[in-house]
This record gives sequence, structure tokens and C-alpha cells, in this order.
Amino acid sequence: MILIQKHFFMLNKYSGYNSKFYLKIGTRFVYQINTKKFLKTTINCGQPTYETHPHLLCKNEVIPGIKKEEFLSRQRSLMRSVVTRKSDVYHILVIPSAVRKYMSDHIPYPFRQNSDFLYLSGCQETDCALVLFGDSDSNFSSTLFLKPPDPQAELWNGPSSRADDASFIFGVTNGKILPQLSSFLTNKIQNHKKCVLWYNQKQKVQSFVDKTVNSVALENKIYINDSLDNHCHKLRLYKSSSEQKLMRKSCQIASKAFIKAMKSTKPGSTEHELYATIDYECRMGGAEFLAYPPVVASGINANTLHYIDNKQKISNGELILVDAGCEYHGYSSDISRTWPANGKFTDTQKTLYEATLSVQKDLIEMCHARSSLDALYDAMCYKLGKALSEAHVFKKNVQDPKDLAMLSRTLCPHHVSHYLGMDVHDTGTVKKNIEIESGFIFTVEPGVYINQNNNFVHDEFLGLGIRIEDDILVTDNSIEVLSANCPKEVEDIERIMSISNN
Ligand SMILES: [Mn+2]
Repeated sequence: MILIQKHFFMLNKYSGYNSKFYLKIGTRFVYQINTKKFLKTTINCGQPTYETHPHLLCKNEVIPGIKKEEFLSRQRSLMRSVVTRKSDVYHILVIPSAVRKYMSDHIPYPFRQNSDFLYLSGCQETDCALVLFGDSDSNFSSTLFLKPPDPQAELWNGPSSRADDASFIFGVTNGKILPQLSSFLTNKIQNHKKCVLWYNQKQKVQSFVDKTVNSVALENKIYINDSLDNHCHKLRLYKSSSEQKLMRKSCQIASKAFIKAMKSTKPGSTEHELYATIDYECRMGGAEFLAYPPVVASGINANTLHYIDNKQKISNGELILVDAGCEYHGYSSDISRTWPANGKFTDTQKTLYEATLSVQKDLIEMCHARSSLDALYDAMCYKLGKALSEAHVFKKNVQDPKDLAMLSRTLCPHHVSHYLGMDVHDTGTVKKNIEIESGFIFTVEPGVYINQNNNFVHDEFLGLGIRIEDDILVTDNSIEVLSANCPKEVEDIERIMSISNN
């Protein structure tokens, strides 16, 4: 048996820079006490690092833009959040990674990590788990459980990180392999009188971890606290300055893609081509992929809220509603714009568009007051009804605020805002009635969708669908519209569309 006294890590700059894959980011020397010799092994990493991808990451960053220290501070904050009072209770928190999903035999979907796991570890590998354990935020450790080495799998999928290198790569206290999770949890539980096991039961992101946690809990008669996601989402709600930078960039990339799409729009082209333009421009801008299947809806298709078919031909005189965003190093943008196929709004389209835009701008102004997302929605219902009434969209003269709000709710059946971050509908367990604070990022997205059977509006508006959506960051003293570079004024859109793409 080899007794390992100490690991020495040495980054191999040259092999790293020359490496085309994630291999060989450095060398580990292991001192063996019994033989008094150094054993030399290679440090593998299953994701880009500064050593292999210096065009993506800076020194000490685990994922682009986020340093090791920030992951440690996130873990500490989560411990602080779950330890409610000073006591002798020992806490064990289990956060699973996502698994690889397949579209057909051996053909994987692009992998996307579980956001809570990525937020806390920075690890982009499949089939692993992070465990935090201790009795306070000043006395806790972290263990990353990684896949056991599998040369056959690595032949096909490339190298994956080794448990021995977990602390070096991710900054966790130590690493183990996933099959050790069960005995590890059992051991911790049996060595502490009062234990709480924290694990999100609502979303089964990985069946192995799910089965392990539940069977260990059952065997040891220990209670599973299911609210870990609430604690994690509350932390994720406040974007750090490095996260704000990534979000800003994500919105800038998407905004540029929208401008290109507007410029390339012409009657006779297809929704599919616009989709391709946005996808291409986002990737060329540095985004990994689009943050969600985009809505590219021409004409009456805009009345289908989640229209993602995107196959129709674009006709002269129609409006096109596009709702798209990209994911940039794990952070999402979410923008909607509506523009005329031929580059010029008709009077009717302009009337409805200007009414929607005025409401959207009012709501963005309202963000300075830091009410809540629900307050923005209530305000939208009244303001939209009023704006549409003043623009003579309705057949009848509606004045009563309640009637106006009710009409708005039928014309805009969705909420006006959601939190935005690593997920498009970010921090889903956080209520929308809480006061907006510095560091929050959310959307403001009023829409008007008039289907062809609507009896309340004048016929000329039937079939039109409009949504205008921006992404807002609340700063200490003000707000920042992260998607401000994406044109939304009628004259800006018409001017941009008169200049051809090159
Ligand atoms: Mn949205």
C-alpha cells in the first residue's frame, strides 16, 4: 500500500499552452513514504482552465470571470444561510450535478450544468456531487465527488477531472469519487448526534445521488430538509460584481445579434433565417449557445406566446416578434423586440407599438423606486389599459381603472417580469412580491397580443402581437438597462433597417 504524505502541484506552462484539449494542465508529484520516492502524474481537467484556454480564463478563475475565492465565499454564504442559530447541529448539504442526456443512442444533447451546482463549485462535469458539511460558516469543509476514472469513456468523451486534483482545480477542501458518497454520508451522520441533511427533493437532477441520499437518510432515520434550493436561490438573487460583468456582456452580445437580425430582415425571408442569424451572431460574439429556443414569430404567429416553430415565410407588411437571448459563460440574457418586415411601421402598427413602448419605459423608470416585480405587473395592467385606451385601440371608451386592468390582462396574459441570471427564469423559488434590492437583475417585458377573434378592439389591430423586453440591473444608486444597446425606438429601428448588413 502506498502511503501518500503530500501532493505537490506544478503547472506545466508549455504543455498546457500547446495542448489542444483539457489534458495535462500540470504535473502532480506524490511523495511515497514507504519508497521515499516521488511519483509523477499528470493533472487532467475535464473543462477549460487558464493553463489550456488562456483566451477564455484568467489566472485563478475556475470558470471564465469567476475566481476560486468567489466559489468559496458562495459556499460560506450558503452555510451561513442554513445554520440559523448557534447550536450543536451538524449540517450536511448535498448538491448534485446534472447528468448527460441523450437524444438517441450515444448521441448526447449539448450538456448544461445544474445551475445551483455550478454556482457553488464551478465544476462543469457530469455525474458528480458537491457536499458541504460543518456546524457553521466558519467551520465547514467541501468535498467534490467526481466520476471514477473510466479510460473507455474518456476515449470517447475526453478526460475528466480526478478526485485527487479536485482541491487544486476547484478550490474545494478535497475530492472523492461518487461511489464513495454513500459511506461518506453514513459516516458523517453516525459521528454527529444532531444532523440535518439538506437536499433538494423537488427536482431530481441525478438519480444516483437521489437514491443515495434517500437510502442513507432512511437507513439512519435522519430527516431531509428539502429547502436547500430556497437558500441557494436567495444567494443567487444578488449578483456579484463579477456576475454583473458576465450578465452585461451576455446582454451586449444578444443586443448586437438583434441589430444584425433587424438589418437582415426582408419580406420573403423566413423566421428560420432570422433564428440562424441570431444564433450565429451570439456564438460569434462569444456566447456558448442561445439561452432558450427563441421565439421568431412573424404576423399572427406572435399571438402564440411560446411560438418556437420558426418556419414561416415573412410577408411584406407584417411585424416580427423576436424573443431571444444567449448564455455567456453560464449567464443568460433575455431580450424581446418587435419590428416591421419591410423596415417601416404602418400607422396602425406604430400606434400599438408606441403605446406598448411608453408603458415599458414607464415601468423601467418605476424600477428606481424599488418596489417589487409584482408591483410592476400591477402597474403594467393599469398603464397598458390606459395607453391603449388613449391610442383609441378599444371600440368602447373605457375609463374605469379596474376595467382597464382587466382588458390588459386579456391582452397580456403573462407576467411583466422575472428574475434573470444563470437561468432565464432565475431563482424560481424567490417570490415576486419582495422588495427589489441592489444586485437584482430582472426583465421588464410588457406585451400586447390581439388575436383575430377579439371583439373589444378595432379591426385594424386584429392579429398584431408586440412585446418589448429589456434586462435591468439594480445598482446601489440607480438602475442599468443591460440591453440598452438593442434599439427599440421606432425611428432607431427604421434607421437601422434602412442600412443593409455587411
Ligand atoms: Mn423573459
